[in-house]
Amino acid sequence: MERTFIAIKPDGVQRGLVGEIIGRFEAKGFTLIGLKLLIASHELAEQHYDIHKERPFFKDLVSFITSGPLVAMVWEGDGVVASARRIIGATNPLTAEPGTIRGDFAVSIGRNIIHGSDAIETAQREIGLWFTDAELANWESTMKPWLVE
Ligand code: DAT
Ligand code: MG
Repeated sequence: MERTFIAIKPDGVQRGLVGEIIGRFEAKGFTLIGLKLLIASHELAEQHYDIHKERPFFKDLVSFITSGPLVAMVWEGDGVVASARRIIGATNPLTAEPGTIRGDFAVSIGRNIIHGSDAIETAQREIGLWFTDAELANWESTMKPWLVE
């Protein structure tokens, strides 16, 4: 089953949006497989954003993402990777559609409150970076027959 890595960044935690954000993925019908709150190490943040290491904003990005607790999650469901990206909205919150998380709750690209994997292979890599197998629960919701035909 398809899985994606989602992180509520330190700004989302500080702003008290954890419940609201988790609620959106729950209400949609995806399944929560892993969840933890942690302050990411510099090393983990650099690995996570490795593809951006040559970008001018990389240093600020790593220092922001390690600046306080974040909520790391794994969500499961058919098509969850692409769907989560649509739920999250565009990288720049000012152009993110209303109704998306970034569109509803943020105004600045450097404070866009949430991360979501951009492809299935990226998701697998990121899940492996942030979670051990023992931290992930393999389970099926009893609501499944009411969510999937
Ligand atoms: P996304 O988080 O939508 O996948 P991304 O992978 O292009 O976007 O960039 C990762 C994060 O880096 C993004 O959430 C915020 C930050 N970022 C991206 N482009 C930026 C820019 N031009 N200036 C400052 N921060 C930027
Ligand atoms: Mg990205």
